[in-house]
Amino acid sequence: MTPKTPHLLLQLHGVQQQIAVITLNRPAKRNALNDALILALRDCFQNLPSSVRAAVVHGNGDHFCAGLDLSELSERDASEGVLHSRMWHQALDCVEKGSVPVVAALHGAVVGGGLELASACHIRVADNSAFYALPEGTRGIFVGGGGSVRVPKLIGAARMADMMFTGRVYNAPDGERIGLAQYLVPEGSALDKAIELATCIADNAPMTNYALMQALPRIAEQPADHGLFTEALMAAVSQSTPEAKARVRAFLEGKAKKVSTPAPPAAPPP
Ligand code: 1HE
Repeated sequence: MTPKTPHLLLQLHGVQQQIAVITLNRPAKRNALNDALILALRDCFQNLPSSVRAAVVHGNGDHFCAGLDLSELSERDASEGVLHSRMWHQALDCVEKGSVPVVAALHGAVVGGGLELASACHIRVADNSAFYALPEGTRGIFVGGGGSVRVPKLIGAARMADMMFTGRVYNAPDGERIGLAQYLVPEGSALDKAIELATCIADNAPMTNYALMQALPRIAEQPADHGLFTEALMAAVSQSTPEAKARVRAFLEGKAKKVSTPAPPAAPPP
C-alpha cells in the first residue's frame, strides 16, 4: 500500500518485511501535520501489509514534527473544530490500537500535535537533539489530538498543565527523565535504535504483543479487582498457545537466551 501523499512514506525492512518504517516527509514545513497527512497516517496504519509485525515512525529533516499545520486552522467554526479533532483522534487511535506495536524515533522538535502523535506510539526513542513542548497554550488553543488523555499518562497532568500554562520546553535528557521517552540515544541514532527495538518486538510471540497492546492499556483503566481478573484471562490465553509452550520448553532445555545484565554505558571521551 503506497500512501496517497508524498508527505508520508512507507518502507518495509527485515528479511520477512516485518518492520514498517513510516516517514513524515514534509521537512520544509518541519513535518507539520495537515489534514492530508493525518488521513494518510490513518490509512497507512489501517492497511499495513500482513507481513508487518512492528512499525517505526520518524520524521525527515531536522525535526520529528512541528504539530498541527497552523495554516489550516484559521477558518474553522466550532462544529468543524470538533470534527477536525475527532479526525485526529481516529487517526491516532489507528496508531495506538492498530495491528502492531509502534516505536517513535524522535529528534528535534516534538511539539504540539507531534507530541500527541509520539504519545500514541508504544515506545519512544529520543536522540539528544529532541525537545518537547505544547505551544497550544501560548497559541490560544488547546490540544486536540488526544494529548489531554495520553500525555498525562506519561508525565502526569501537573507537568502537562505546566507545559501549556508556561510554554515550558523540555530538552532530551529531561524528557527522558520525566517519562516522555523511554530511551535516550546519541544525536542521529534514534532511527537505528528504533528499528533495532522494532526488530526485537517483531520477534515476540504474536499473542504477547497482542496482550501488551490490547490488554495492558485496558487493565490500567480497570479497577484493580477487574484488572487482576482480566490479567488472569490474558495469562491463560497467552500461555496456552503452542508458541509459548515451545519458547518455555526451549529455555528449560537450555536452548533459549538467559536474562543478563545490560552492557555498561560507554565511558565518556577523555
Ligand atoms: C509550520 C509549522 C506549523 C513550522 N504549521 N507551518 N506547532 C507550533 O506552534 C510549532 C511551530 N513551529 C515552530 O515553533 C518552529 O517551526 C520549529 C521549532 C518546529 C522549527 O523551527 P525552524 O527554525 O527549524 O523552522 P521555521 O523557520 O520556524 O519553519 C520552517 C517553515 O515551516 C516555515 O514556513 P516557510 O514557508 O516560512 O518556510 C514555517 O512557517 C513552517 N512551519 N511549523 C505550519 N506547525 C490536533 S491539535 C494540535 C495542536 C498543535 O499542534 S498546536 C502547535 C503547533
